[in-house]
Amino acid sequence: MPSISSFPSLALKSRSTRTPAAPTPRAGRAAKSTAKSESYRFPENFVWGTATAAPQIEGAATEDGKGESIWDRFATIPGKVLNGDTPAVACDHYHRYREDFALMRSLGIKNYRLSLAWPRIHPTGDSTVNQKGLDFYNRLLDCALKNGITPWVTFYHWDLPQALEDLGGWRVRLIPERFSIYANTVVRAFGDRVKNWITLNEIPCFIGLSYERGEHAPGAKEPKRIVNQAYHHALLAHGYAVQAVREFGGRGARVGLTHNPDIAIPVIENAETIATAEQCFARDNAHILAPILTGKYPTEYLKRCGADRPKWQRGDMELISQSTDFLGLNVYAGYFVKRAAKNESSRLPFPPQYPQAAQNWLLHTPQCIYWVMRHAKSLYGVNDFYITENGAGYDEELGPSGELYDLHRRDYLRNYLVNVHRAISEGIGCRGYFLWSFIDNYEWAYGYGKRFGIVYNDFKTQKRTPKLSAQWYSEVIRENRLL
Ligand code: GBH
Repeated sequence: MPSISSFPSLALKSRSTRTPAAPTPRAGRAAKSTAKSESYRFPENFVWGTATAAPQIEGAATEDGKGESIWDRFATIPGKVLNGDTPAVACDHYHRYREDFALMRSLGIKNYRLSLAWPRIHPTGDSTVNQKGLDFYNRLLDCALKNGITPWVTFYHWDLPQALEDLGGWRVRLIPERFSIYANTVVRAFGDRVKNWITLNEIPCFIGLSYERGEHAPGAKEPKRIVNQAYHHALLAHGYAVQAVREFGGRGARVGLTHNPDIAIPVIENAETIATAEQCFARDNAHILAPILTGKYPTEYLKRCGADRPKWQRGDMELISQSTDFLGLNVYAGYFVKRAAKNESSRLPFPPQYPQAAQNWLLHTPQCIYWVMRHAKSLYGVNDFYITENGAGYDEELGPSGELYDLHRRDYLRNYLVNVHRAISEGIGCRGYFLWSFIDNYEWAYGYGKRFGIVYNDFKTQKRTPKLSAQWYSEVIRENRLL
């Protein structure tokens, strides 16, 4: 079993390196900061974790009665996924979760965001339950808890049962209704052990990228009217999941959405540019944050949709806007805005040399993680946030002696965390941070090419090797401050 101590020359230092109690200042001298800097300390109960998703790590795509998902299907269509990679095996976490939790434990990671595979539990998306699917998650959750790891469970991270796509997928209202059955099943099954629930992961991706742009499963390119309606159906599913947690979650259960907002960053932090950025943020996320947090589609949004506006039924907006316990945010990149004259765009283009990770959209914009929370707090009064994902993907290989000094990732993460710290120091309620990802995994349309893990995975041998960033993050967690 791999562990952090197997990482060449990076074995954990003993705990004796911890900061001792601050010495009393000598008489006649100002109490200067001690040699052991205490900068970037995080609040006492800050939640540090890592994140993954079922279809990206589990594998075992047809095992123990699991139904086909839209990603299982999509990946087999030539040209849809880089190198024709499929999620059939992924990290084989289905069979290796014990070792993975042991490794997580050895790194000191005490919170773990995972998702459940809907088609493992309801293989055809109707009310028929696959007991073996429930058994698997029972074993997995018990194992996490035994290792001192608190699970944070996402109901839906994009793997719709193919059978439901065949009935119309997110285009039709039947799907949130079926999702409600699934949500009830899992909260009843796991609510005794799971207290932190996330309804949906990134609506803009599993609707926009999937039904409008055709880049993600099921690869559809629908007209605006259908896309807007699909967004509405996703919001309904969110509401049903909140309802399931309230009804069956038991004491102490908490629930929230995970959204991946477009984030406008003021390029100069003066009042006017900040106001411009906030307006952009409100507009960009109007179709998701406003209905969930205010119970209404903004008039401006409905005008923009025109005849393609979504249709809702009586009771929908109440279902969608039930109160939640936190807002989850997946944060990777934002864009800069300037104050703009009338008829001029405030959005600044990125110059070609702008620093980025291994994908075009992964621009190095660490301030966005601060601004996303500041905008959301200012616009909607939310003040309980979790960063449910933040990380960076690269093309990486192990070095000659089996190590991976991912200085690029350490730097990226650290810069973003400095901005999380800034938010907290200004009174913004960021309660936790989940690094994407625990391990290199199936990066959707990019297949196994782009690696986001702090643990390297050899997809041929399934050997796990912690990268330098894992060592760094492990120590950050231990000390509860940036190092
Ligand atoms: C998250 O999505 C996912 O939740 C996670 O499963 C995934 O592995 C991880 O991030 C890393 O990708 O218009 O061409 O600029 C991030 C989703 C994908 C959203 C890229 C924005 C922009 C594509 N992002 N997308 S582009």
